[in-house]
Amino acid sequence: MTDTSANIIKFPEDFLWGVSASHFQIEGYPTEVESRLSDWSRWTEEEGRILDGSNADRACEFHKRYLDDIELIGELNLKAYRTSLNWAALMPEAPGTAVSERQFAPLVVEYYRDLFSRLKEKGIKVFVTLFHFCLPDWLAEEGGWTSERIADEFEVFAALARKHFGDLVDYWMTVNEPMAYIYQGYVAGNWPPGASHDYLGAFVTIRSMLAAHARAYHALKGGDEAVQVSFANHWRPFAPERKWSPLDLMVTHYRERVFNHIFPESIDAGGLKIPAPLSGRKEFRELEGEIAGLKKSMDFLAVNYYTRELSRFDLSWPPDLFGTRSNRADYPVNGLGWEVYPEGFYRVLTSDINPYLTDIKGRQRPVFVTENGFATLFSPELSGGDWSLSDRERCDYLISHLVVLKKAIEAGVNIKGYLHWSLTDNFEWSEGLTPRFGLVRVSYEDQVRKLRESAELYSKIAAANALETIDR
Ligand code: IFM
Repeated sequence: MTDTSANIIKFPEDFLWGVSASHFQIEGYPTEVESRLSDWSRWTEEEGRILDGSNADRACEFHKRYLDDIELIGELNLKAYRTSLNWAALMPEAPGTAVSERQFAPLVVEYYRDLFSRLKEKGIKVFVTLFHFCLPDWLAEEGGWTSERIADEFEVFAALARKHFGDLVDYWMTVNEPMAYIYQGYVAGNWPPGASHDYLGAFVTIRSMLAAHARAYHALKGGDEAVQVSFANHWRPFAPERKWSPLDLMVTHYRERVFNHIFPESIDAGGLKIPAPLSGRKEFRELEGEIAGLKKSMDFLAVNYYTRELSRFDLSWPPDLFGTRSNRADYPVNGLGWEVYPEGFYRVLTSDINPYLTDIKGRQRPVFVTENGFATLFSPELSGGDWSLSDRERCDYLISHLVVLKKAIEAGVNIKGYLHWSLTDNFEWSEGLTPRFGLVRVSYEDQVRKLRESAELYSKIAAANALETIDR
């Protein structure tokens, strides 16, 4: 007979349990959709851009169903909610007026104020991201992140966000996963602006996002030290596909340095340094140097983690310093082929983020896991894939990642909360509606929400502030 005994893993008092999302992936905001106000709503109209041919025109209809979804968050015993602001709907017109006269659209302000107030009434902490991959279309038309006025525009956006929502937001994030966005938009070409292997465009964007982050950081704080502002970094430990290959090791090193570290490193240093050998080229070198207001503009660490990535060098001319993602997997994978690798989460929490643990005053920065989750597949029109509410794999993913998170806390990391991606299924960018990241299943046709097994599990963990594991 096998001996089974239960282990109870307790989390620190006041540990924050929550869920994370972004506006475009769930909202289906009417004016945005009807008038194609954002680059992403336009992108989804173009033939072949979205793998399963779906779009986010309705998504989860969060815009009209948020009261019910807030009820769900409460029923699941969660105390933190993260989403992003719909910049395109808030500022639908190309600016014709002076900066001091710029406004947000009143109806959209009303919607977000109601959403945040109702969350707060339930004692739920509000985490808000300014830029989660979507630009107002008028700004995208002007060159988006490579346009000369992007930092000015982002600062205005941040200042208005503070003015209208500052009393309701607990934690601000300027940008979400800048390197994931830059990689998809300038290297892989899967997202707007759809450039491919445009490394100069990628580095111009890195610099302008850093400058915009710095301006938004100060605009959001408005001189108030207590206002908490950061950005969310996607951490993806890289490993060479062939351990013996110097070329695979080289591309792994570049991916690691640029994808994982360039943003936090530049923020703490106060400026951008281009890695060799790109720094040997004048047009890249010109992007180097100090950025006003950037130094240490990060009050807490927002960590997004899903998987590790094997990298390989592929023969091409000119040689591609960053290589490609390998098709091999050494561990079980999720529906998108991402390895389930909790060891990587532990590595990120206890080692990769080490250089960034202290703020400008030498205090320990709080760490929040602002995304972590598992995708299954089921097509939007309800055929093919896993429609079951029994999502054992997501439960196992959740448990294994929480086990290492607790170990990281025991190792001394100042982790204050965990926000699972995501409450409901949602629109997964160029992959469409098929990947299902939700604790709660959404049937897109009738918008019915149903709790998956993982939602029940997560709710118990949050209520007990503890996780029960079984040793066999
Ligand atoms: O859905 C995305 C999210 O928008 C950003 N982080 C990763 C998630 C899963 O791919």
